[in-house]
Amino acid sequence: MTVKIFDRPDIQEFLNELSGLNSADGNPRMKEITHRLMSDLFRAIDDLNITPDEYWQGVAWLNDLGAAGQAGLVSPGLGLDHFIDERLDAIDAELGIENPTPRTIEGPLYVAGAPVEQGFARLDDGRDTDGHTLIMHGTVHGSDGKPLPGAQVEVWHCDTRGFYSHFDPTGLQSDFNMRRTIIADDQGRYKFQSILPSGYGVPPGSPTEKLLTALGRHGQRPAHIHLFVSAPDHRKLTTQINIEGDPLIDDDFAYATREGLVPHVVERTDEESIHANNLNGPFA
Ligand code: MBD
Ligand code: FE
Repeated sequence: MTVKIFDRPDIQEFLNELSGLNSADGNPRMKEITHRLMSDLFRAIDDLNITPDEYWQGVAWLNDLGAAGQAGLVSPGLGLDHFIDERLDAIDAELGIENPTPRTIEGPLYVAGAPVEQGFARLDDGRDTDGHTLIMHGTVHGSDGKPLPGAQVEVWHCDTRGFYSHFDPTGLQSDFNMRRTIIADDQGRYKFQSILPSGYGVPPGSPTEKLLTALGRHGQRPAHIHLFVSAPDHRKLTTQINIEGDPLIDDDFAYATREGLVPHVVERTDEESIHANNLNGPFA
């Protein structure tokens, strides 16, 4: 048997009441959003005939999610972070703003306060010896196409086990390992040495993984490096690059892969690398 009570006037008045629309106090925007979200939820309970057991299972899952600190992890998994980016892109398109380097999601694993270096930084503490050495360099340009001396490039990525410092369940990484803020030189150039990261997987057995499994999905990301690029009087760019060749590049549980964010990786021998990279000196 299905009953639908959503359209009843007393239920509509109940929604107004619980959303604070009958109160002179509070925040109007919060009331508006709460009214909409609660209305959509009430309607879904009606339409899908959601049982009390299903509802309380959802409440218990939300408690587990919060206890695990995973609201910010399930969010990209459910595509919300990507959807918000698509909206920002659409707003930019409307305003005629072009983004030569596409934005993509921040993810939940940034930590503020990384060590600041001038021009060049080594990101890894040298203890993850399974990693292939990675060198990345480039120039930060403003929207006028001119280099931006002194621009700030914040970079963070995980190790070869897929663990980020500050979120490492093994506790084996130093603080701010594989996290740095690099200040671009007088020609807008930055450069770093690190190791090639592995892909990331959501913690096994966690609330986020349980949901993804119930949806018939996985919780894996391809290998990637996060970047914030900022400068005075400029909008901050939040983006990532993927490591070319990763089999999950088009199967990212967080939907962060975008055309233009998969740079070509050049593989070099140690000998070739010594000639190509003078790490502390000129930008070869
Ligand atoms: C990550 O490393 C990440 O970048 C995102 C978006 C989600 C989970 C883990
Ligand atoms: Fe990440």
